[in-house]
Amino acid sequence: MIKIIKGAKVYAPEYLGKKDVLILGDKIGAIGKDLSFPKYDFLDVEIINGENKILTPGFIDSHVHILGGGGEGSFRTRTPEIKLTDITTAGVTTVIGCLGTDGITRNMISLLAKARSLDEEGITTYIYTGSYHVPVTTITGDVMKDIIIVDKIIGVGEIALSDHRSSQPTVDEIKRLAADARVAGMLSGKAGILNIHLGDSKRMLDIILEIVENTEIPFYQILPTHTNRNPYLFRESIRYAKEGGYIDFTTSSDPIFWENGEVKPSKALKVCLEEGVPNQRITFSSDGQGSLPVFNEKKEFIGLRVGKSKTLFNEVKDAVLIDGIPLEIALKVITSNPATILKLNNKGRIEKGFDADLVLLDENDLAIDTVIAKGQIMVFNKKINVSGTFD
Ligand code: FWO
Ligand code: ZN
Repeated sequence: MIKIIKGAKVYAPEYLGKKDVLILGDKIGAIGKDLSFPKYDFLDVEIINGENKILTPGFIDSHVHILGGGGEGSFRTRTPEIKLTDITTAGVTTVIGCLGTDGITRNMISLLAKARSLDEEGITTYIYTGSYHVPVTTITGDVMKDIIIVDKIIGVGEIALSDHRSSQPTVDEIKRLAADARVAGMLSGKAGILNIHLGDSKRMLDIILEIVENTEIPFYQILPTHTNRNPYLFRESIRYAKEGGYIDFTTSSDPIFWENGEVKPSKALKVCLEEGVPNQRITFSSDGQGSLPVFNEKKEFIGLRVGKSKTLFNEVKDAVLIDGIPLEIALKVITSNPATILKLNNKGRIEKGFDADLVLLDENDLAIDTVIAKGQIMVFNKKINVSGTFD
């Protein structure tokens, strides 16, 4: 119930110095020097040693196929659903779940149930309504009702554009989706984000640019993902971000993609910052449990791998240790930036009153040591503390 993390170097994500952090239930109660709590025989106060450790907000993974995904090579290529410890051992304490290519044999009710199961096991979950396909697969039959009525639904996604697997939606269909998500978000105090999956075709961000240039819908309504998947889309996304758009880089990958020019997220972040993209416009997401299918030039399926949640922080770590990005900047792409963009209240920062989602890292190699979600220890000294139901 009550924990005090003593003497860690605290990154909120901005650096606060060596501080103690008091956890009261599922909230951060205080941040300060030499915090203590009076001893009562009816109350156990757990002291966690933060010496030689870095304390960061719990990581937010804004694009995870928690129900599994894939299937692009027929039934045997469906990818497995996620386990709690795939998430917690990656330092992730908040996930946004989504459907992908297959919005038929996987559906929104199952996605909501999976999100609720992970919630019961201790982490915070949200979901996007829909899949690649337009018209959108929903729970209530209506996109706006889904966002307004279902608490965990914060927007629509992942809607596929510029991809041979998309439903080839018209610009007007996407305009309407962005408009509906926006107003439903307003009416329910949510972001109402339209999460767009971008494929490899040369049409890239064309439809999104058409929307932000020719309608009243603002840039911040849309979060395009996989924008690092090839060099030409990456270039275009830098221009888009400098004009005001958000861009999300996918951290799960495969050496074949790097050969085909996919931009490693840690490098993508460095290039963006060097070219003047405001750092608050950039997020990373893992595409965990999503398929990473490879198609040949005739768009025939060759094979696929499965995305992993652990790639999320691995890319942030590389950005710091290899690409020289300051930790307080690199951390933003998986903490305060997604929290702001997705309007996740009380998430993404170490601040009094915020949710007690925290990660302790070794200060030398940034290895994940301890993970706390809603005040509950999920991983302690690198060992799984609270295993999920099916671990
Ligand atoms: C990306 C999810 C892709 C699923 O293009 O979109 O397929 O439904 O599970 N994954 N299709 C992966 C690239 C960004 C590497 C998905 C997948
Ligand atoms: Zn996708």
